[in-house]
Amino acid sequence: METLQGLTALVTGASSGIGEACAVALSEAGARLVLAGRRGERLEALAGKLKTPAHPLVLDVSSRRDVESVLGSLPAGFAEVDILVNNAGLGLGLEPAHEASLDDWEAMIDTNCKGLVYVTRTLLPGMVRRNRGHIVNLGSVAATYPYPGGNVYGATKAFVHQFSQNLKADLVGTRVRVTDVQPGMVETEFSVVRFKGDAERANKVYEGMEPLTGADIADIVLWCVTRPARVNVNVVEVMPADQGFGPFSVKRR
Ligand code: NDP
Ligand code: 8X3
Repeated sequence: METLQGLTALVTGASSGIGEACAVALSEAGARLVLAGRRGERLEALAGKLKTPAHPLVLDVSSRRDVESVLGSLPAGFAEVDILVNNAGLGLGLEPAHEASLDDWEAMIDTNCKGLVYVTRTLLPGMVRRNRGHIVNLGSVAATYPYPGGNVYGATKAFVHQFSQNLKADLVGTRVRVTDVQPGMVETEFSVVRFKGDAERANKVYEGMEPLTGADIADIVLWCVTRPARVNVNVVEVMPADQGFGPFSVKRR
């Protein structure tokens, strides 16, 4: 295992769930942290708990202008990002495509695709210049396996997968690595956000089964970024033992 002492990690969506758990794990392994997200108070509270230096950064990744200006002027000691965890993202709604909200679709594309691209494009040149870096993108099993109501959410995660693979293609020969981590069900605020604050409906998603935790995913992210520099883990797909695959659906008449 490589040490993260002396390295700087930036986690988007560090105010909750998988991102928060990643920040904790990377800090415990010795990295300094930039904690990005929209809810500043949560980021401040997390920064106060971490044992390594941490810089809370209020940032909406879907704003290209904000991403470019804020990430382009990180304070000394945090400006050279070695590990980027592109985790900020969301699913909105579970309606079938012909009933889904176009606003929800746009918000998912703006955050999961465009936000991830803005952050990556802003930080990647520095990684290539220093010939050192690792980008970990949070994809999903939804990238590969469709489910009713997954429509644009699944499509955004398929984008994350293809973008990760194509980044890898461009970065061959550099010491900048790219990994797409694709979880199944993880109990975080994900479903509360998907169902727009309906906690009861969100809880039902995980009822009677044992979902993954943010810490389970953070453990995987930490494993990926602590492999020797010659090792690029391309994709990790992970599900709860209690989750599986549906059969093809067939409408019989
Ligand atoms: P949470 O809702 O708990 O966390 C999402 C995080 O993303 C929050 O910290 C939120 O912070 C941040 N975020 C959302 N929109 C923006 C934005 N525009 N700008 C900056 N930050 C933003 O969900 P998870 O931890 O579960 O989700 C993290 C990632 O993991 C997502 O990409 C999700 O798609 C993916 N994933 C989740 C799975 C699950 O089952 N939970 C499974 C597979 C993948 P804030 O609101 O403060 O901005
Ligand atoms: C989130 C998990 O199964 O709802 O990516 O798509 S799932």
